[in-house]
Amino acid sequence: MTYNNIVLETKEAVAYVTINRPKQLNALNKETIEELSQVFTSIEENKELRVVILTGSGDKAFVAGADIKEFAGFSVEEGKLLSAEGHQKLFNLVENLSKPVIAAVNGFALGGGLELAMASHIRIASNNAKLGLPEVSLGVIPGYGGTQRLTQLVGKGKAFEMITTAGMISAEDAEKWGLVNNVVSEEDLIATCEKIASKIVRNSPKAIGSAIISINAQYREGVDGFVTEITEFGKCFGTADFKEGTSAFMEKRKPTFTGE
Ligand code: DAK
Repeated sequence: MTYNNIVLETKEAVAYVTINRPKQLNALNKETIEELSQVFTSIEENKELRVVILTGSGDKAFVAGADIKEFAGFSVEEGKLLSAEGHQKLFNLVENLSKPVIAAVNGFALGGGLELAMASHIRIASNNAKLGLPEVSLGVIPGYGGTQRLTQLVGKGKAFEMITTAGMISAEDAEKWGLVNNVVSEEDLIATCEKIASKIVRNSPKAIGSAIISINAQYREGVDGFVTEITEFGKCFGTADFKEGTSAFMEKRKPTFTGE
């Protein structure tokens, strides 16, 4: 399948998703959100793929936000509808994907761009990255989960500061604040993500899927994460991956997981 705004490449079990609108600093218009939704759905369905590296095209931006030229004309109803649709179609899809998504933040990650990075499971930034939620400077608030996920990652105080000042922070501060896991040079960014990906693909896809459900349960209203963990833990015992993992250990060999 070909996309107008996305490049999808695969190398063994790793899917590389690149948002490809470099002239607009990879800003998310409706079509890009739609295509990202399709691409992540296809990755979820593809058993061969076990981890995703998500990045932006060019050397300037991961994603410089939602496309301002497009949303400038929205009405109250359109704004609400598109926000709800975006949550469900893309941001929640990424957060709940059964395969880890590593955001390689290679420059500006602003507004909807930072929201997309925050919906990802792991964030690695290059040292030229600048991160922020500038929505209030445009008269809106973060509408793709930013008020919630930023607060989860950096705490209430820093979230208030970032959102109300609409300012950008450096990659170094983002690491200090817990917004990104690690900062590396621009040249090392993808290699660092690949190193993490190579560790992930050695492990049981089934168990990783259960771990994602359990970790996310901590942040779901009305859900007891400990109960979710117990359920998911129990399910692991019925998987072929569990049999393979434990057998391989006892037979002193490396496991070959099928994700069954
Ligand atoms: N949208 C559209 N075009 C953008 C863009 C954006 N977010 N960001 C950059 N561009 C375009 C610029 O207009 C420029 O295009 P041309 O003028 O060349 O045609 C090109 O990319 C290069 O940008 P600059 O010339 O500005 O590059 P600089 O290096 O000088 O500056 C910058 C880089 C990142 C500081 C600057 O481009 C900038 O401030 N960009 C805007 C950042 C921003 O405010 N992003 C939006 C955040 S608010 C919604 C849900 C969520 C949201 C909205 C609606 N609904 C459900 C309805 C989320 C909103 C946001 O993300």
